[in-house]
Amino acid sequence: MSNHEKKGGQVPQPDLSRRRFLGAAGAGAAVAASGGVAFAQGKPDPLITEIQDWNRYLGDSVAAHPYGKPSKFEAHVVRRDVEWLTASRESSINFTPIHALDGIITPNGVCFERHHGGAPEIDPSKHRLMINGLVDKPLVFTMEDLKRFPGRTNKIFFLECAANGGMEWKGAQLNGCQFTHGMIHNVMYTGIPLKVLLDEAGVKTNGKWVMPEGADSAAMTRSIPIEKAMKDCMVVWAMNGEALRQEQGYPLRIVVPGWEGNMWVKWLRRLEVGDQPWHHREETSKYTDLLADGRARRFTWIMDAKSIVTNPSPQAPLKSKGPNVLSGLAWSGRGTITRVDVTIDGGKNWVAARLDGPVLPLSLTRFYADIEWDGREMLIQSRAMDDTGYLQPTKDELRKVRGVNSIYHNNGIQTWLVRANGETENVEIS
Ligand SMILES: Nc1nc2c(c(=O)[nH]1)N[C@H]1C(S)=C(S)[C@@H](COP(=O)(O)O)O[C@H]1N2
Ligand SMILES: [Mo]
Repeated sequence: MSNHEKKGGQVPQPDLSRRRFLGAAGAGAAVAASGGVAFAQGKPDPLITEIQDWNRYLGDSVAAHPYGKPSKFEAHVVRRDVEWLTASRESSINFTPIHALDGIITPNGVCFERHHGGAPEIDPSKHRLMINGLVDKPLVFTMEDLKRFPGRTNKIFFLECAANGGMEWKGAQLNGCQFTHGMIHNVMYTGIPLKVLLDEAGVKTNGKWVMPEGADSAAMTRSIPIEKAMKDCMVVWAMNGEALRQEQGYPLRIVVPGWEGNMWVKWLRRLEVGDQPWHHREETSKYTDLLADGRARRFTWIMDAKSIVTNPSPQAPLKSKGPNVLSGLAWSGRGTITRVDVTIDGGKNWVAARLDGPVLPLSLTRFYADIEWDGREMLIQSRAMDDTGYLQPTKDELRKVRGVNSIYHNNGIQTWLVRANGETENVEIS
C-alpha cells in the first residue's frame, strides 16, 4: 500500500500555515491562494488525466549518456559574457548563472571563467610543479607525485574575482545578478595543503613570500604572504569530485581561501619563495584601487562580506502573486556568515532571512525568506554580516571612502525593483 492510499486517496496539499510571511510593503492582508489548483474547481487537466508519451514508451538506455548533461529543458542555465567588456574573448570573463542555481555548490560546467591569455590544454603527464627560491631543497613534482603525497584533503571555498560588481561603481548598469554578481563559484576542492609541500622543500628563515606562476600564455603571477600560504592555501587537482575543468586550471591550481580570485593561479607550474613581494603587473597596474585623492589601495586581498538576492532578479522575474520564495547567496572572505537581513521596501523594514544548508567559513551560504507578494512594487535588498561583526555596507557608504575610480572590491548592497507585473530591474536608491 502506498502512502497516499493509506491517507484515503487525498492529493497532498502544501501546508501554508507553516510558512512565515513577510507583509509586502505596507500591505496588511495575506493572500489566501497558493500554487496548486484544487481538484474540484477546475476542468480536468489532461496532464493528469491523459497518459503522456514519456509515461508510455521506454526511456533512454544506460549507454545513451556516458557523461551526463543537464536536461535539454535546462539549456538556458549557461555561462554568459558581456561583449563590450573586453576586446578579446581569450582575455576575458564569463559569468556564473547564479539566478538559475540553488544550494551552495556550483556545478562544474557553469563555474565562471576568467583568463588573461586563454585556457590552455595541458597534458597532465607533461605537467610539472616546481618549488624553488628560498628553500633548503628545490623540488619538482609530477601529477602522480602529488597524488601519492600524504596529507590529501577536501575543502569547500568560494572564489570571487575582485572585479565582481566592478561595472556598478558609478551606478546601476547590468540587468541581472549573473552579470552584477556572477564572477563567483563555490566548489569542493581536493588537493594538498600548500604548507605540506612547502615544509617538504623547507622554507628558509628569510622566506616571507610565495609566488605562484601559471603555465598559460599569461604566465600569471601574484605575491602571497608566507603566513597565508602556511595557513590554509591548497594545491588542488579536483573540483566537486572530478578533475579540474580545463577552464579552472587543469591539471593543477592554487586555492587561496577568502582572497581575491586573481591570486588563485591556474595551470600552476611553479611556486617561488622570496623575501619580498614581486610587485608584478597583477598587483600594481591591476587589482589595486585608485582612491579619489589619487592614492591607490594595494594588496587588498580579502573579499569582504557580501550578499545578493538571486531570486527574484532581472533574469528571474516573479511570476505569481501570493507566496514566493526569496532566495540568495551570502559570503565573506573573513569567516562565516552569521546573519542575512532582507528588505522588500527599500530598507524601511528588515527581516532576518533563514540560512539554509551547510553554513561554512569562506564558502557561499544560501538564504531564503518566504514572502507574500500582493502585486505592489517592491525594492528588494539583502545585507550580510560575518562572524567578525562586519556588516555589508551600502554602495553610497562605500563610495564615501573609496570614490568611484575603483573597479575592484565593490561589496555594496544591491537593490532590485520588482514591478507590479513581476519584472525586475537593477536600480539604486539613496
Ligand atoms: N594562470 C592563470 N591563473 C589565473 C588567471 C589567469 O589568467 N591565468 N586568472 C585569475 C583571475 S583574474 C581569476 S578571477 C581567477 C578565475 O578563476 P576561474 O576561471 O576558475 O573562475 O583565476 C585567476 N587565475
Ligand atoms: Mo579576477
